[in-house]
Amino acid sequence: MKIKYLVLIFILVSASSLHAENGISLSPPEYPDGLYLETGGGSNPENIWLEAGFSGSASKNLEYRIGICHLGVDAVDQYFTGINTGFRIKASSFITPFAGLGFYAGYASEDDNAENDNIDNDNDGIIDEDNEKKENIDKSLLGFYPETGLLIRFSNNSYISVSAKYMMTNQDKKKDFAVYSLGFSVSYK
Ligand SMILES: [Ca+2]
Ligand SMILES: [Ca+2]
Repeated sequence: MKIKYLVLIFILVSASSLHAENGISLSPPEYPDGLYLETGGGSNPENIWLEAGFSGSASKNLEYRIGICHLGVDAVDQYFTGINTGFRIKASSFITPFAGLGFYAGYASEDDNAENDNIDNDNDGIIDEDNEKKENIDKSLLGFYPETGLLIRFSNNSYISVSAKYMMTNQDKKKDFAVYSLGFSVSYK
């Protein structure tokens, strides 16, 4: 996994040098406010991260983010939907390292059998039909994480991020995990 990211960074750095050689001019380094997609995962325990959200600038070197995030965690055998929010401190060069902190709050739901509760749970006009189900919020996950990575700005209105988070959760300590992500951000202007 780490090697893949190193190769990716190498390709992006090379591409960005080519841009410079070809005389494509970028305005002074500034990371635009915009929308982002971030996808990632990790092992030990295995996890999958898929997020879409908004990022803005609190100042030139401080970015805040908020998104809807789906997070699958193998250790608890659950797939959570929730809100991820955080901030990142960064420099303003075309390629810059960043460090940040974030917070995740999500929940997982399960369908329980509802054939015998005398309620039309799915509003289809029939009470307690065969296979009637009701949604049961089964578990919540709260997490806090430090994060570090690289931002690579390759045009005036878009950039890529590669990052690593270490998620500490309200579950058993053994269920804390690292998430390695690739993100893409584009200005909404
Ligand atoms: Ca029904
Ligand atoms: Ca029912």
